[in-house]
Amino acid sequence: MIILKNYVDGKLTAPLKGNFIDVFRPAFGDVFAQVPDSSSEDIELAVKSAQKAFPVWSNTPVQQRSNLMLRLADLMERDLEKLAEAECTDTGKPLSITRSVDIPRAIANIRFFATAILHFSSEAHATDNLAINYTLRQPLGIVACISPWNLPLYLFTWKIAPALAAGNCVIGKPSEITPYTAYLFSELCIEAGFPAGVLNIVHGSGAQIGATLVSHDAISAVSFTGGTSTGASIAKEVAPKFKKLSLELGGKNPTIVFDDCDFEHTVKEVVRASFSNQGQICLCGSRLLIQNGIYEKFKQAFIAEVKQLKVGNPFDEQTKVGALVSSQHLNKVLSYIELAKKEGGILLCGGEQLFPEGDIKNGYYLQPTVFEGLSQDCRTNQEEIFGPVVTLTPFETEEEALLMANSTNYGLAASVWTNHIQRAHNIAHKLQSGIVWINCWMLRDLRTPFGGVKNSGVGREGGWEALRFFTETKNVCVKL
Ligand code: TXE
Repeated sequence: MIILKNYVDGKLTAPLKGNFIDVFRPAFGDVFAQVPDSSSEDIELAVKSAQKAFPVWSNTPVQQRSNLMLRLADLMERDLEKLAEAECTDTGKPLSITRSVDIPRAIANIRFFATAILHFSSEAHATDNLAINYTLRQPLGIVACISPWNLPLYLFTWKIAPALAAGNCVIGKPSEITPYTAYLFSELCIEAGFPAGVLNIVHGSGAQIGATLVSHDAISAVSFTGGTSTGASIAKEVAPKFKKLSLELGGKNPTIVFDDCDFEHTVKEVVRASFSNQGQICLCGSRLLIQNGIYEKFKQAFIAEVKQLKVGNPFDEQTKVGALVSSQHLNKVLSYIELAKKEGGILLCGGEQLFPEGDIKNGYYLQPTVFEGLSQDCRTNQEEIFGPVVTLTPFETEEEALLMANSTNYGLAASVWTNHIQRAHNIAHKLQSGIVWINCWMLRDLRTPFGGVKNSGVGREGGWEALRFFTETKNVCVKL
């Protein structure tokens, strides 16, 4: 049994009250670790330590902060395989993915913001010949970064890297469901030589410690990625305290396939967009809208491809779809499959929980599942399932596709598949979505703004947007 610890005041520490939560291996369905179930006393210690560290860290030359982060990234690179295995153990997603996507991207996040901060600048405005105004962007103080279970180290570093680079001290709270790589990361922060208190990682349940953290008066800003209802409760909590807030929430993303798409490429990529990470990515496309002219042909090719996906042990190199993150989540997704049937959906493939042979027989496996015949306004097509379940719907015209695509309360990401350049731009302009991919999916450039509209969130992460979020803007006006 691995006993994880908090990272507070530069040290790995047990939670003050000595309580722990079991951590499961989704691929095997057993407990492999225990994570601190921290209390408000642990948060107090982290806050005190961050308050002590802030005056020094915020005044540390940018080049020095950058060097330290780059050293940390090098250590992560050294431990890539160990981190990839830990992420696979903790989440149940294929090792091939944690090795090629999750951990390399976490390293890239640290490097990206370690170097971005060297180029960060602000504006000056000459006011006729009366005055010169210049903008200062100063660190906020102590900020809270709360991340979810689906891309644990990837999303944790995506938040803390800009916060630290901009000169803030951070209290991070990873998901209690997948805390392992954040713990290994804290060991690397110590090895890299991070000053005590600059980054604190306090583990525990969202309802308890997450809520305590965001409402703490010493916290100036909250950056959160997770479920929409959790985002709403955090917004309610912090709004009267006027903290800065960035929320990256759920999605119910449309994938719009036109008759004139590059057929083979589109089928392959749409399968990836639907089932990567077992469909547990806020960017996955779960509503496939397909133009009438190719609907039947696309459906056949898509299902044939989905049936090829090997579901099973995530440590096996051939596996394309691993285990879902927890038995609770598996049951939630299964309940949506039942709902889809009740709503009149026709099951085209999948739909069943899998019980593989051998030591993974208790893992949380589910067949990739495809439905058709559902209206756009039914719950299956409106609510975020966050699992390997997609629906196919035909459409006739661009206007009809747009109407359907924009019909949910979410607006995070959309993908459009067409060779008609005008149509691609036209529809991109009209989609109610923070991100639109054309003939690709999840092709990421860390400089671009990332986030959603409607119930998918508030604010943007990435590039300068993130550095602006983690700094306070001050205008200084000097009379000439
Ligand atoms: O997320 P939560 P969960 C969606 C997805 C999923 C649902 C719930 O639909 O089924 O959300 O997932 C912490 N104050 N997404 O339960 O609860 C919590 O400890 C402060 C979409 O994992 O939102 C964890 O660290 N913090 C999403 C983090 O918030 C709180 C990715 C996320 O947990 C808190 C994951 C509180 N009151 C799930 N309650 C995406 N958009 O990528 C919980 N937390």
